[in-house]
Amino acid sequence: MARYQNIFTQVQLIAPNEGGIALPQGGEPRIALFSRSGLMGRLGQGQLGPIYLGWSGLASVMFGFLAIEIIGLNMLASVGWDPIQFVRQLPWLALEPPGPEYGFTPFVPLAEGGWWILAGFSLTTSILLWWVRTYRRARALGMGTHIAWAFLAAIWLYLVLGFIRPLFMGSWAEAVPFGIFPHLDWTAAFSIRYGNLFYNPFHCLSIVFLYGSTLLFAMHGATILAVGRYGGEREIEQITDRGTAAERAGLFWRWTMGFNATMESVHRWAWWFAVLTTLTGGIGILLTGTVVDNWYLWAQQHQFAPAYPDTGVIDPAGIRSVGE
Ligand code: 07D
Ligand code: 07D
Repeated sequence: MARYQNIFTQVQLIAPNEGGIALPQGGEPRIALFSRSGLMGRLGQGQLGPIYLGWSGLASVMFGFLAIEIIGLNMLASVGWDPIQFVRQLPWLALEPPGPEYGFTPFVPLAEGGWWILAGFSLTTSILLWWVRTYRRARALGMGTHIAWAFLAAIWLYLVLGFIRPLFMGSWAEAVPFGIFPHLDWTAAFSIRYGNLFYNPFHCLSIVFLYGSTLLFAMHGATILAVGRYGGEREIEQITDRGTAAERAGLFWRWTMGFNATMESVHRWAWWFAVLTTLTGGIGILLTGTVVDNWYLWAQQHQFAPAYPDTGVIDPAGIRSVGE
């Protein structure tokens, strides 16, 4: 009996390995490591490889490895080189940036934050080289560079958190530590130190786009799965014809909410929502401590937060006493 086949189908094609399009002359070679995984086939494509390494990929992996080594060995040293304690305490271990006494100078004793600078440098180099890889591979395949620009939006927030804002504040101590819970402690402390991040409008915008991204993702994923029986995932052939998955999908949303995105525009919506999450977020973090020292007081000044009761607490920025 013929069975309807889509992503959830258990039938998997076993075909000769597909190596991809030919490379132009002088192009760097792909590593022809092929294997096949039934489990991966259920999630996506069953064929693994070939993988393209190239100089930017190789250098990125090496710098990434260096960063992990520096972070890991410092954490291991912090538990007296005891591997059992390292594993037990890993979520709480940290490699902290230099203290405020060092300002933003690059020359800090290794044990007092120098290792953090070296690890940060290696991780940043690794991430930027990986960005180069996403850009160059897209170009080599004749694709647009949308993925690279979206990735850059995330890198923007990362750079603001760990480099650009500390530079403006003149202190490495403002940067995020490496560590699982320590970076959450930093996040909570940052919000409190700067008067509650909820009153930072760019934090609000970032949340809007983050929540919006999940909503859009759910709507789009669900819509395409719902028209899978009409071949909805083969979008490009579907755009113009009547009675197609595309028409039904569009109609569904017009019927339920009076408006529909198109098969093309929904991806633009998704791209912009994702990109704007970290773009607005980075702006919000960069403004904190540089332009605005206390978001709650700032909100009071702009008439969208009530005044604190008169506790006598002094505004750390020295602008005015709280409750005035
Ligand atoms: C699912 C794709 C896969 C990626 C994964 C992350 C590492 C880090 C390093 C031990 C969605 C791999 C993790 C390589 C290991 C060491 C030294 C992506 C998916 C699985 N955070 N954060 C996490 C990072 C910041 C915040 C988890 C990185 C800011 C909160 C993980 C960065 C602030 C919560 C992690 C970064 C912040 C987390 C899961 C960089 C404000 C959580 C991440 C480079 C934005 C959650 C215990 C995930 C958690 C969590 C990594 C930055 C807040 C360890 C690499 C400073 C509130 N963050 N984070 O799934 O469970 O992402 O923490 O900027 O609740 Mg974080
Ligand atoms: C971190 C971009 C960099 C990541 C890169 C990836 C690797 C790993 C892995 C090989 C995530 C590099 C990857 C190295 C390789 C493998 C496996 C993106 C990153 C380049 N907040 N908050 C946000 C909410 C509060 C605070 C954003 C909600 C409190 C701070 C987001 C709530 C306090 C910062 C958001 C809430 C606080 C943020 C992050 C609710 C804490 C930021 C967006 C319901 C007590 C960041 C403007 C993102 C920001 C941020 C959500 C509450 C603090 C929308 C829903 C009030 C300090 N918060 N937050 O995509 O941009 O991050 O703020 O309470 O810095 Mg928040």
